[in-house]
Amino acid sequence: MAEQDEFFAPYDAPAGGWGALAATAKALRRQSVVARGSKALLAANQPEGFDCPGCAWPDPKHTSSFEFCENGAKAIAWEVTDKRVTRAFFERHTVTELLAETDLWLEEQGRLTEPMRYDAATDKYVPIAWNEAFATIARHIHAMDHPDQAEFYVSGRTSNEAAFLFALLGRLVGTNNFPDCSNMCHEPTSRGLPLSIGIGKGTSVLEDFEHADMILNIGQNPGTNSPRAMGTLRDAAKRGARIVVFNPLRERALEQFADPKSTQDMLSKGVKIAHLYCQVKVGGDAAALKGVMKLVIEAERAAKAEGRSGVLDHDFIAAHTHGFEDFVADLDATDWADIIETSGLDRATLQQVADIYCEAKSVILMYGMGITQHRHGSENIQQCVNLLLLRGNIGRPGTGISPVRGHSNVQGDRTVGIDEKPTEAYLDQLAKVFKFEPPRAHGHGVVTSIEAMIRGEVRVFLAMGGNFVAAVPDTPVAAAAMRSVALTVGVNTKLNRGHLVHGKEALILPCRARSELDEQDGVLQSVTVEDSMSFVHASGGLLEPVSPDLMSEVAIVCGMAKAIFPDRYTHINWDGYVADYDRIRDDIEAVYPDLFHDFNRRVRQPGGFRLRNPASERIWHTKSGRANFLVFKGVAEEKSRNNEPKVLRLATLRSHDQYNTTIYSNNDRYRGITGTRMVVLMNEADMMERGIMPGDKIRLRTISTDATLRVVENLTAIKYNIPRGSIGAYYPETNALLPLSHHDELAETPAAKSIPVLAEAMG
Ligand SMILES: Nc1nc2c(c(=O)[nH]1)N[C@H]1C(S)=C(S)[C@@H](COP(=O)(O)OP(=O)(O)OC[C@H]3O[C@@H](n4cnc5c(=O)[nH]c(N)nc54)[C@H](O)[C@@H]3O)O[C@H]1N2
Ligand SMILES: Nc1nc2c(c(=O)[nH]1)N[C@H]1C(S)=C(S)[C@@H](COP(=O)(O)OP(=O)(O)OC[C@H]3O[C@@H](n4cnc5c(=O)[nH]c(N)nc54)[C@H](O)[C@@H]3O)O[C@H]1N2
Ligand SMILES: [Mo]
Repeated sequence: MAEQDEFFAPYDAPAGGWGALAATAKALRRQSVVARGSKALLAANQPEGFDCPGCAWPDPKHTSSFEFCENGAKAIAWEVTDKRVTRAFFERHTVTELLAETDLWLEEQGRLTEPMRYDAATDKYVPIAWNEAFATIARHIHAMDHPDQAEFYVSGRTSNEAAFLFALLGRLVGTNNFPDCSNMCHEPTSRGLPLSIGIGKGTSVLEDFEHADMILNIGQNPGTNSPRAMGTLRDAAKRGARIVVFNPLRERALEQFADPKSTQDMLSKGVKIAHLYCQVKVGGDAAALKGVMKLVIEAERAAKAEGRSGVLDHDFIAAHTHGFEDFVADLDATDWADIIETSGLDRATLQQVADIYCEAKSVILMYGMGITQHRHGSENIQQCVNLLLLRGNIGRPGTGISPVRGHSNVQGDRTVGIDEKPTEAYLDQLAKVFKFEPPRAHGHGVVTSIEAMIRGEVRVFLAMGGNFVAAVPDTPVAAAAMRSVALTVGVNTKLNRGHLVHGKEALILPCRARSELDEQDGVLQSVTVEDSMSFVHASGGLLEPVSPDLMSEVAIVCGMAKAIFPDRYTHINWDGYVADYDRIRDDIEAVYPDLFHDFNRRVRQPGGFRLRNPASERIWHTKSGRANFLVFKGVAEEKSRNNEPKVLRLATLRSHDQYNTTIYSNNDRYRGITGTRMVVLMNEADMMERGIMPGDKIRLRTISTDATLRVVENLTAIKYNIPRGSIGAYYPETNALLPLSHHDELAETPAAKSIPVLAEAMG
């Protein structure tokens, strides 16, 4: 037990509270940005300020007073840090040396300051002028045999303006290859939800949270990943809304939360958040939801048999839905024993959920990666919708489906064209507005782009932000594939592994961050972003850029475009776009006249505007013209595999001190982990069965159908409150265990929350 105690001690205080205040102060000090950082913090999510890069949760009307958020503060502190990566830094280190450093160390070096190119002779990055960098990109694009040899990756911090132009540029080059971070994240929302309700976005708005009687939180950790949502949940809990959580881990913020703005919270134990906390097994959500829905149908039948009015919203089901009978038939055929076994929840618990659901007049269901990153992530979401449809909980105040997006503009990037499977309507509009014939064949997402790299078919990899190599599955395989590319380009704010695992030629192009002033032609520019609830608003920085040699993302895209097409498409005014971002917004409006009509005027209104969401008006753009009840066959995550008794389901998790591949520290405060990220959270019985003692060093090995051996060693076993058969470990350290082929069947999202593995002590 002693070894485990070195790293683990349960956290009993409420989440938020004093711990969060102390952590914020420490973060600002560590990045030595107390003055600069405080100025930036005060302007985040303010009407005249910039959109917080921390998450995609909306702000109350975007005009609120300073909203405290520890992890937003960290995201900003790490962006406005006083530390710099200069040419002298690259002169001191070869790439091979840098590769031996940890991600934490790389991140700690600070902001990138000037464009660099990889010099193979010295194995170092050396300075390059911007125009030469653009010429290098153009040379490689021109040398391709086919436009599909280029990949245009986008991570979700990129603004609408830069993303729209990047999407245009890729199609002018001739490809729809747009792998993006969304492919690893909420793609099941984008692909699975439209089959249910006709749109791949959430229907709820913040106001709905003020009216819901029940809020289901499934597989989403707001205390860490969207802390501003905790204010919303706290207020809901305080006014008596019942919050029901499905999560294998008891995430502290979902149990107890103290709002640092509330004196009462700070002086007490805070507010109890979850009315009912269901520790579902990893991958057991569809089973649990089917169980709850069976009980709702049972309640309906019982009421009918006794001549009482039932619990279903029959009018809604009759007027607005399709597939109800088949759906009920499947529920009837689903066995209770399977539901209980797969979900890990007993019938009494599911009955409690069903009772709360049937008593609630209005229900919101919010979800995150615990639902999407599965073999049946899209279908999981469809089961969430089924539950809501039973009582008309969509398209009415206080209700709705609420996917909590990750990156602060990941939803916007997709809206403005970062889509490897673009609609015909969008391509037709591009053709009309920009007078060219865009490619029609669908392109690569993240998984298929890596497959193409493995086949040696990728020549140019352009990344607008992000840290592709570290974020994707099968780390060693992906890294080897990336090295086969002729040119890799990273447009980034910070140094990361992606710059070190590079193609034969490589460029680092440093860009201005959101918190920084973006002046073009003497005029300050602002960009726009779309939050998780489809509100579009402006974002303008206020700090001096960390270096005069940075360019804005918009200017970088236009610089590439001009170099690639020196004398083609001359009717497209790239310089004009850079000089005045209003012109980009005018063209976004031209391509999407319905969504973005009057864009420049509406975005100048306080709080911006909401993109129209037909499903929230009960208009269903599905094939049936209705909201569809969709059947999930059986209950299991994977129908074939997995019956081996020793298989564990590994969920790869984010700690409280990381932003995706950016690691802030080796601690995970609310989960009680300190000083290491190389841990596995395990149920005691699972440990005993394998002869593993708390604190033992263990090895995880993936069970897969291919020949690749996937092993991660030297992980410390932590005896933890987690259901049997489920284990947790950190991302990205365990991405090497995640097979590229192990993904959602519809959306191709890597099933990072349910990797079948074996665990053994290393001896
Ligand atoms: N501070 C900070 N903020 C962030 C990020 C960050 O890394 N750091 N990342 C951003 C991004 S890109 C995203 S996508 C979001 C991610 O935010 P979340 O959606 O919260 O993602 P995770 O933390 O990966 O996992 C969420 C929860 O799923 C639970 N879980 C795991 N497996 C299952 C399962 O099978 N069923 C259920 N019901 N639950 C399960 C985990 O215990 C965890 O609590 O946050 C965004 N915001
Ligand atoms: N095993 C496992 N794998 C996962 C996940 C998981 O839960 N488990 N989660 C997946 C998810 S949800 C996501 S979204 C992906 C994340 O994948 P990515 O979005 O590719 O990764 P990030 O770590 O968010 O990218 C960090 C880098 O972005 C750059 N950056 C930061 N701000 C800016 C900016 O304003 N502009 C530009 N141009 N660059 C900027 C910095 O250089 C920083 O190094 O990872 C996925 N991978
Ligand atoms: Mo994400």
